[in-house]
Amino acid sequence: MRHAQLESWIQEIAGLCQPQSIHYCDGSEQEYEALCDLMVQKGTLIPLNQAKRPDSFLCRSDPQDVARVEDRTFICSNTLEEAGPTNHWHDPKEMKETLKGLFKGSMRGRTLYVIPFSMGPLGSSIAHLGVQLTDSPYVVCNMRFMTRMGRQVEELLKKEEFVPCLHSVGMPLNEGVSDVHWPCNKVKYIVHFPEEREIWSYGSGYGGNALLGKKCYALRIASVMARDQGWLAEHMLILGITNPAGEKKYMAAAFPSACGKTNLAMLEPTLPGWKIETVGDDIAWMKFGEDGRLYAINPEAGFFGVATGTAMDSNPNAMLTINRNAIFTNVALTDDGDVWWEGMTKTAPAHLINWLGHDWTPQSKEKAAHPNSRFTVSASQCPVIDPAWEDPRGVPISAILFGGRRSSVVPLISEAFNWQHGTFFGASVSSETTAAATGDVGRLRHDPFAMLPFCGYNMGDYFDHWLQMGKREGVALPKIYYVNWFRKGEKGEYLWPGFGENSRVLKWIFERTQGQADAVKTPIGYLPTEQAIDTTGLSLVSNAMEQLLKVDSEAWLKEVEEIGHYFSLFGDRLPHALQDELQELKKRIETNEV
Ligand code: SAT
Ligand code: MN
Repeated sequence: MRHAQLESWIQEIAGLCQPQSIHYCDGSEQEYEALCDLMVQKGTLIPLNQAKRPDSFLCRSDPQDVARVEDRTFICSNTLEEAGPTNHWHDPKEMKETLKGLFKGSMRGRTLYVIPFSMGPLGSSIAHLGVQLTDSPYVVCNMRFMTRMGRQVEELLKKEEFVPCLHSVGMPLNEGVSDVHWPCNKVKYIVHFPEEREIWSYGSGYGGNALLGKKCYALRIASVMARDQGWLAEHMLILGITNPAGEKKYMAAAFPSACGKTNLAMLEPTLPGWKIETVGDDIAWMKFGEDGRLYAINPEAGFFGVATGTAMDSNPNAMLTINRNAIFTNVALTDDGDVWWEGMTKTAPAHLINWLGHDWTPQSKEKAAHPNSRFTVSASQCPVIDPAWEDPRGVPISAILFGGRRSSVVPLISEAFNWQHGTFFGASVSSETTAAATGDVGRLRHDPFAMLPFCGYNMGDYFDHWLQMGKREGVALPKIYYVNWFRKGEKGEYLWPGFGENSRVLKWIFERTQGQADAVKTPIGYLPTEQAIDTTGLSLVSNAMEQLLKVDSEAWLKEVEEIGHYFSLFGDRLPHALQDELQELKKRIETNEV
């Protein structure tokens, strides 16, 4: 949509949703404060102890609205084939009618907020604009952390197209209805129209369901834009890594939700002399620069990170980022007005009010915090934010990592032979499910490129787009890796300590991209020799490295069969090159030749 249509679109939506008033957000601090005050009055926000956690709030959602709802997320392309076998599709015309019915009068008694925003640094040639209309002040305040929003994007809006994003919590304040602290609706629809590049979201106020710049735009719609325009919109963190000699490189890494992207992006290396800095923790938009290298920006301006498990020893930089000026959703409240969640400290406080608002003690059966409890905070507060994180040109990527939670089979680290083989790595990712989406936890599912819930078109075509990107002339492609921090030993214990110790693996990658560091060619890719990973000062269980780097032929043949089975889902949309990669992998394992 273009600027000329903006006002008539707003009026059309106001006519449909019938809000009591319209508020054009300027993005100022005063506006943020006024909205927070309003939400405190309504009981949506609880101010935290100003001395302990300045300018911060706790929010408790409706217990029915706590995570992304993948089964209520739709890609309404013109045909089912275009959405592909991994998405929920519905006919776009029919869906629009359904949505119009739901949105009719849905904002009665509420304010319609207009949020112009930029995904990415203002004016960056990799960035793109959006305008979200919402009836949730909680969304406005979160969008202020997560995007560049308000007056600062007004001039840009006059020049560039924007993606219209409509959101309603779906609880009109009709006669006799009184408001609740977290309005939402049992009926939820998170709908994308890739052809028109529009987003309509109804019924949820939580995270990626409601902050439409994030998964809906920056991944689902942007993946379609990226396909059409020849770039990449990916579910990846971006980090800068500097070696003791002062040389710096950037890496991007894709992991499914709640698999440690924020932890890796802010990692404190245990290896002396190494430094890691954060560009982004969730999403990367990447375009080739004139020098042929792939440049990445973080389209977001803040972190919507998982609180549960975050602690001074697991992620001190996240803890320091959220020590002020943050919104916490579905964590527990301490008796002195601060926040707590499982894993934050070794011993739990003797008494809390849990995320449901109930009294809680360590003996309680309920959780103190919801497993998908979150913090929202500006990235600029991160003590290790990269100096180039807002560089409109982006940062040049030297390595791309894929990974997931795999207790067996997949080694700690392997390197792809080339881009096509790396694309196969991405396509073959599977991971145990987490609390970031509603549904069961710990079930192994395929999650290609960690994009399963986020690809806005046929995943088979998406694989092909990756292959085509690698065939461009004159490009200097990043090397591709597959990592697995979660491999377990025979007794079910984690073999690798993870967190800051992951710097040891990043060091190997860093050195490989410089043509250094030893590797052995195996049927599945290049693996480090046991000595090539620096384990100085690390206490591992005996033969841990051997197990972590083991390529078990039998298990891998089963894996190949499994991947083949999964690939068949895509029918003739599966690129031949990936079928070839699978066949060659099988042959290499069977003959043990590389
Ligand atoms: O989609 S959310 O932003 O709610 C979080 C996630 O799943 O990564
Ligand atoms: Mn994510």
